[in-house]
Amino acid sequence: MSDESYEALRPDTLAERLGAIDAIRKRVGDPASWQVREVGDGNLNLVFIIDGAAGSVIVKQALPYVRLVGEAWPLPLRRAFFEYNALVRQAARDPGAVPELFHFDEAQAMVVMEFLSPHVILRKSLMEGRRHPDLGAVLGRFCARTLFRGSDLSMKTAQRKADLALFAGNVELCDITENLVFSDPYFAAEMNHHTPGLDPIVARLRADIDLKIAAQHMKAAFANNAETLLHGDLHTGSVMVSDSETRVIDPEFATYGPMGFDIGMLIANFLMAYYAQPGHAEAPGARADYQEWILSVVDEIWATFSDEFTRLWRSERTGILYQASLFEDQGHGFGAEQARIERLAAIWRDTLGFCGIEMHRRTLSLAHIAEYDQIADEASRAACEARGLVLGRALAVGRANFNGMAEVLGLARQINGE
Ligand code: SR1
Ligand code: MG
Repeated sequence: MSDESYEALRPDTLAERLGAIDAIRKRVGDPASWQVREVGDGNLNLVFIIDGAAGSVIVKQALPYVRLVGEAWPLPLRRAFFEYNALVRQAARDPGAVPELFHFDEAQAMVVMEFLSPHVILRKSLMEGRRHPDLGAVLGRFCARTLFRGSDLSMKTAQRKADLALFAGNVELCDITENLVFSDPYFAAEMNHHTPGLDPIVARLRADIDLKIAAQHMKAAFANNAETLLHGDLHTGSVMVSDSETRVIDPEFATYGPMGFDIGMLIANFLMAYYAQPGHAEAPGARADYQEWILSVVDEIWATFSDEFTRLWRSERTGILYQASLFEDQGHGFGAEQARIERLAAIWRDTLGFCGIEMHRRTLSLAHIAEYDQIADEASRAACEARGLVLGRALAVGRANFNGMAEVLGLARQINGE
């Protein structure tokens, strides 16, 4: 892809530059009626809303650098290509889960898609203490369907290997994850920052050999185990919610990796939202019920993932792995069931490992989360963050020893009460 014609969009140039595109005019109306706002608040891209006489759309455009850091950190525009291709696959694998796509321009690194309204970013909603029906079920199903259907459990060899090769090109975004998520939290990396009150626990974690080994095992799994097409950055800032609907956005980090990566990252962000609640509460203990609701969502994510994965395993296993014919002489698919239970157990261990590491990196590495950052009182922020670090360590190092989500949530509650 040549970047030569690329030019970053601006609210005042957008109608002139995009006004002739039929797919946009059809949804928004005549460019003379367009009102344009730049609303991007993520770490990487520009995001515009176009409101027109006939409706609204979102225009997302990659910048040639990391927005969070600036031009000093160049980042290839081709991440928009991977985001678009991942959205196409997610829409096919879990219909209705992602925004509808209207237009893609590779040279301008731009995707035009459905404007979700009255949806808000889930992370913001969790800070406000709002509840959303079926949230865990929708997210658990999304994980099961996209992860199962993007893998050798479902796809034909040639198609899967072609996709594996395609997404292997998302090199720079994988590199960000490999460094920021798996390595930087565990030493004094240049871009790291953390709340000063955490110094003693940070020193302890950085001297913890078992933890460093666990983090490197998880990094090896992320880098080497090309099990399925991942969303690659499935946190609560990549989910939009309304009172009745949940959608997943932003898969620009899409790559082939282990199934537990998406589920673990997602669950980690709920668990950090859980620990952050006292920092946002109107009075001590005021958010205890809400904290329990967050844990119920975590429980529902894993339970739904596991049920849906099981349903797909039994009804849609068409890929090269665990073919039904291999298990026929065991009768009633008994052998295939044993294989399924073992695969799910491996995904569970990975999920806990990735979850623990994500809880560390969002507190110690470059990219933090608003739930913690917006706790103004530094001592209270450090106390919330420290609980997340303690749970994160227990999950990463002890990932093989948890016998179910009830045990994980029990430990989360115990640490919350300490
Ligand atoms: C420099 S990018 C920092 C983080 O933002 C994205 O959302 C990813 O999580 C990445 O690690
Ligand atoms: Mg993002």
